[in-house]
Formats: sequence, C-alpha cells, structure tokens
Amino acid sequence: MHTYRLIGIFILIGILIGCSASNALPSPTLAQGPAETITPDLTAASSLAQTVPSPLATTPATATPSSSGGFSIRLFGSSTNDLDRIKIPLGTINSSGQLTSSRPVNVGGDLTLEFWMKATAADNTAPACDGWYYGNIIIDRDIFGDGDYGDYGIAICDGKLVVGFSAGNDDRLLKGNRTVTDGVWHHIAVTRANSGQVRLFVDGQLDAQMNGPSGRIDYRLNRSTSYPSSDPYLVFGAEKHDYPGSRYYNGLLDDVRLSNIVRYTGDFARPTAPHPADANTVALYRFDEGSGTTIGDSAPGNQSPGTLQPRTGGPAQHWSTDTPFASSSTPLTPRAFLPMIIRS
Ligand SMILES: [Ca+2]
Ligand SMILES: [Ca+2]
Repeated sequence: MHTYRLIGIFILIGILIGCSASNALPSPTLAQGPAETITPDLTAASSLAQTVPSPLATTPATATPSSSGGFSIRLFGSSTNDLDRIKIPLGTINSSGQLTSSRPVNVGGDLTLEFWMKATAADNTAPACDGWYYGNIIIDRDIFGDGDYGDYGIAICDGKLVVGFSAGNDDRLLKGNRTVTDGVWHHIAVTRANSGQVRLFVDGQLDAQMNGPSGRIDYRLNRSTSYPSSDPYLVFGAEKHDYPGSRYYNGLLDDVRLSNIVRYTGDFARPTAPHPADANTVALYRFDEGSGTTIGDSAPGNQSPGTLQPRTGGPAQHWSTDTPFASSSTPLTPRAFLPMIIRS
C-alpha cells in the first residue's frame, strides 16, 4: 500500500512537471524574458541550440519573427553589377549623381559605427592587406580614388577586421588582431573622433587603435562624380564600385547603428539586446523586415532608409532568422531544461 502511494505521488509529480515542461519549451514567452539575466556565453547557447528545438530555427524566412529574435541579412559575397548588397543614399541625389542635401546617415565628425556579424573563414578568404578595399568588404563608404572630405570602409583581411579612413590623399588603415571569421556572432564597434582617433572593438574588447585623419569626413554636398550610382551611397556587403578583382563579405549582418558621438573609449560589456535608438543615433538598420527589398531606418523618423539589391534568385534568400539574440537572449531558466532531464 505504501509503495502504491509512493508510485502515485511520483506519477502526479511527473504529470505536473510534464505540463510545466510542455508550456516552457517552444512558447513565445521564453523569448521575452529579461535580457539582463543572460550571460552571452556562446558555448552554452550553441549547446542549448542542439538539444532544445528553437522556434526560430525552423521558422521560414518569410514568416513573422519572434518579438526578440527578428531577422538578419545574409550577404553572399557574390556581388557584381550592383547586386547582393544594401545601398543607402547619403541624401538627395540629383540626375547627375550630386548629393544636394544630406540625410542624418552622412555623418562628418565624431562617429560610432557598430554592428553584428557572423561569418566563416572559408567564405571570406582575403589575405592580409594594406588597404580595406582589398578585403572582403563589409561596409563601404568609399569615394572612388582619393577621399575628398573623407571616405571609409570596413573589411576582413586574413580573418581579422581592417578599418580605413581617408581624407584627401591621407589614407590610413587600422588592422585588427582578433580573428572574427569563426562562425559565431560578434559585436563590432568602430569609433572615430573628429581628432582622428580611431578604435576598433570586438565583443566590447579594444582590438586595435590608430590616429587617423582628422576633421570632417562626410560626403561633400554638390560634389560631382563619375560614379553617380555608387559614390554618394553607404553600402553593406560589397565593393560599391564593383572594381574588378574586389572581394565581398559573405556572411550575416545585423543591427547596424551609426551614431554621431564616440560611444566607447574603453572596453564595454558586449550588448545583450539590439542597439537602442537614442538621441545620438543617426541611423539604425535592424533588418527585421523579413522580406522584400526595403531597408528601414529605425532611428527617429526613418530618415535614412535603404534598399536591398538582391542577387539572382530574389530577396527571400537574403533574410535569415539567425540573429545574435535568437538563442543567446533566451532565458536559460531551469524550466527550459526540464524536458531534457525527464526525457533522457
Ligand atoms: Ca577612396
Ligand atoms: Ca535584426
């Protein structure tokens, strides 16, 4: 009799835990917990992803995203003919390719450019370089030839980031030290002060710094150009001019924020949530549209929107549900692990 009572209690506990577990697993409430409780431990996140089915992993790219996961942009490094990239006009461009007025994205003095990237070495093979335009180019705000007021770009050479700033013919390159082509998400921040000071941070850690050219580096208004469809644009994922022999970024990109201040002067905690749109945010690309070719600007007023130029095959292939926050922002509460304990 005593034994039966014990078995009965165990069955009751099992039912209660089972109900709790079935509520806990792929429920949307999992993804809405407090982000501050999460340590962004990639090892833990990836091992969790192998054992607990993620609602995002099986969601078609055209479906509505989870409220916290959203989408990222997949670029394929296959660019030619102005395709497989995102283009953001720096302002109003007339029929001659002259910028007649600036949008906020055309920053000039202090700035911070930050984003998330996920890429592999096999897909980004540019060797060590002495100019960012020789790398697998992630961000291109070049001017063909000398930089005029200023131009800049960020690329991968030998698996590490390189950051270049030019003013006139003063062209300087900052070479990163940490390998970023390891197939996991990295938060990248580049700060540039009007004094010329440039710093590169990888996952909140200072990776390299240099003294670059000082003064304004915005795109000069009413500047004439022989490259009207590329010069007056900020471009993600390509060498904007399709210069022969160029290499292009092949990987994921997410939550690109451009700010008009130097946000970081020393190490900082790697963000655990998408960048907020605050008073110093001049452009913010969340890539959470999930379909189509419109790239919205989440800074107030959507003043600097852009366009996805899909490669052959259309836009759907460029939208990914793999984001920096899809797994790492999921609260790892004990409830989430109960199914594994019970069912193993
Ligand atoms: Ca240039
Ligand atoms: Ca996103």
